[in-house]
Amino acid sequence: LPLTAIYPGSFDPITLGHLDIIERGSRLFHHVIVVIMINPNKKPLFSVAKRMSQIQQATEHLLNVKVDSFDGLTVHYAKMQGAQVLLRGLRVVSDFEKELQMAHTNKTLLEEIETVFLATSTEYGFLSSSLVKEIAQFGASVDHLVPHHVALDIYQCYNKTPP
Ligand code: COD
Repeated sequence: LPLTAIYPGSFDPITLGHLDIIERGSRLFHHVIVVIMINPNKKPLFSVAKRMSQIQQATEHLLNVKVDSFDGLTVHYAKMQGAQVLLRGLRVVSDFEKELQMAHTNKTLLEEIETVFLATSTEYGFLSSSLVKEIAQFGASVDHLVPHHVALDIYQCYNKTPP
């Protein structure tokens, strides 16, 4: 049975930590769908269309990876795609509490879905989209934290010249 995993998140913007999970996921599953979940309570820096194109460009070398967006419950999207796996990344213990609660909740909503966690690669354990935005806002370089095209988008958004 070909396995499809969905990797849901905000990806505002995608970081090298996310990309590492996507690359490793693409070696484990036949298909990986990175899906930007639209959260009406969050005010994102980048539009959904912009985040989609950022992720598309960052994953164009991965032939079994698709990018999508969805407004609704993650389990509804998973069911629609016939996905068996919900892929998530774990960095620190504090991630675990939230992630376990989500995994359990999703399981009550869709019995057949399995959440699979990949441990972050050690070099990205500290990395988050919000830290990246904070660093760029103060004019420092984020080139070691996000794909190059994303770094340029962030500098432009904050009206900073690339450091
Ligand atoms: N290394 C490894 N993994 C990482 C790193 C890193 N450096 N940085 C982030 N990750 C992982 C995160 O742990 C997460 O698993 C994933 O990458 C995405 O991260 P974010 O921050 O972009 O996305 P989140 O965590 O805000 O996404 C939350 C969802 C949008 C998935 C969630 O809110 C959701 O499912 N919303 C839809 C509505 C729904 O179904 N609600 C019920 C959920 S129980």
